[in-house]
Amino acid sequence: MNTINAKPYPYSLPDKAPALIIIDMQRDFVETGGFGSALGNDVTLLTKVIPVIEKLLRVYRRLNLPVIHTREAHQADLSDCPPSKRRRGNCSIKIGDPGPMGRLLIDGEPGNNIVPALQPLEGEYDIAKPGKGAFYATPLHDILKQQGITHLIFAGVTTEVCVQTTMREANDRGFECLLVEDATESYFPEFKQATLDMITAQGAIVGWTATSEQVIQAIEKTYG
Ligand code: C5J
Repeated sequence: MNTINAKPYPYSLPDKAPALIIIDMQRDFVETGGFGSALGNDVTLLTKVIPVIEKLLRVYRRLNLPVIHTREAHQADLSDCPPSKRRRGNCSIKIGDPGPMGRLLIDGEPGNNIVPALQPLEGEYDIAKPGKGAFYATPLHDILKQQGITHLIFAGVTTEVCVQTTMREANDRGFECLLVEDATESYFPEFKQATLDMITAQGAIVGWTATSEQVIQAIEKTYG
């Protein structure tokens, strides 16, 4: 059996390839004028993962392996946005308010689109999620079960919020999870590092981490 040379120990690859789950690479978090900058964050910190995720996507697409994109998105009437979530942040513009890229974090608005370099292609899932975790109130678990997928490779933003939440949800549902270290980023570099450490601690209590190079090499060798 092939493995990825991961932390804290090698990650075994199954016969059925792991899905690549790309979390929330939407303009809302990565571009100025979106939800991330409304919360006072320096969004430029996140852009460095775009070319790394592009590279992973290229390999996944060439080998015709499963790709799932997520977006943190609410319905236009905000019926799926708890008032507590909308109140949070204490900032002048909130979820659903108009911004330079349309209404913040609302499905279908320009700011809610995935960044141009990582746009989903036909045949790839594009899941709108109202929570931080991608399993909450979405068809993600059913999609994975239907396809017999047991292993998940994670990329996207932000490491300690939506990525970590989703990885923990997946771990509790029995999926074997690996986070690509250089394909995830946070507005707080120390939170990113702490998350990577938390995931791999105690013998992979949440899952594994590896670099994109280690992942690509093993995926190409195993499924190419
Ligand atoms: C946040 C996310 N940070 N995608 N969302 O609110 O991590």
